Amino acid sequence: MGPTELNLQADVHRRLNPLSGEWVLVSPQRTARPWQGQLEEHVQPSALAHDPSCYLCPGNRRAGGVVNPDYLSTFVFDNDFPALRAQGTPAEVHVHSLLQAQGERGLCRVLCYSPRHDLTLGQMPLTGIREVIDTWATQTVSLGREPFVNAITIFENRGAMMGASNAHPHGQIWTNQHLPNEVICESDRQARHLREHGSCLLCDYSALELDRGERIVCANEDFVALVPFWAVWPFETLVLPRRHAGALDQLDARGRDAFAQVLKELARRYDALFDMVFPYTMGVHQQPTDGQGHAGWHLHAHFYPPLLRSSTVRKFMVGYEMLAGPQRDFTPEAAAARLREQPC
Ligand code: H2U
Ligand code: ZN
Repeated sequence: MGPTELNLQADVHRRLNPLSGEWVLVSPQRTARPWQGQLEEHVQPSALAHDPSCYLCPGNRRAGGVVNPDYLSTFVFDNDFPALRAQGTPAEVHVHSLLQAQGERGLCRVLCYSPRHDLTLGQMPLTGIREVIDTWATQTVSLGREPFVNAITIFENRGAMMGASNAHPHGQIWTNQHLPNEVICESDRQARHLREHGSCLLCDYSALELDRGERIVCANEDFVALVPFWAVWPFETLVLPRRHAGALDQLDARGRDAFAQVLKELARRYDALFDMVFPYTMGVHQQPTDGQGHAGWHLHAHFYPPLLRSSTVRKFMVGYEMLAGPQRDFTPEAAAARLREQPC
């Protein structure tokens, strides 16, 4: 019997993530299985514009004792409980080739998106989201100038399900001396694509997806949000500029406005999907600040939301995922269609 065409909506198959080099197993037939496992609690959003007990609200005292200023826009401060320190020990320890350790230096900052305790990214005005993007960009430039800062990771944990410690809209910025795992992997893969094809991996990918349309969630002239062909999390998305940019500071005013508009629309679609403040980890990936050029690097944001079929049933990355590789049930195309159906 000769080979038959693979039906990506019905047949079990695997898809390659060109950014990580990992394969994801897709099992479209599996969505019908019953669930008698853990149900997540539905956390109500805060109704308070200013919460006297919140350590991120303007004028309040933080856990470390410092009082926040009466900030009116975004507010950045050094994390009172940092995972990395500027004055690390640069020494390497090679006790044995199987027992290797390296000193690591870095900085950890917290970024409050708004003085308003009760807003989420989707509810913030576009001007407010633009201020967040501008702050990400200025932090990237100033932190990137430090000789011991070679990578900058901007991220947000939203919702208790994803480990957020507080409902106040906020994210974090961590820097590293040594490139972290995800950045090494994406650097290598993007550099390889540039070498082999003479073009940028994500420029090529976004053009391809815009042409096909089936995985697009929303787009404007400068930015696009899509469910990647290789998505692992049920409603995972990738947000990227349509024209090449390696880092946030390479976006002009128009590009930043376009980014804000797509972020807002995507956040509103997420919140509408299960009628809740949709939990996720999101992060901005940009070229390392180690002065190495990185021509193949294309700025992008990943959204990794854990929810699977309702506001209370999440996907667990356990079993096969921990021991073999990522797996998903319904297809990325079905996820994109669900997100496109939502009001925004
Ligand atoms: P998460 O909600 O993603 O955990 O981020 C909150 C961060 O804020 C967390 O890293 C820091 C925590 O260390 N933090 C302070 O720096 N000061 C405080 O008063 C409380 C929380
Ligand atoms: Zn607050």
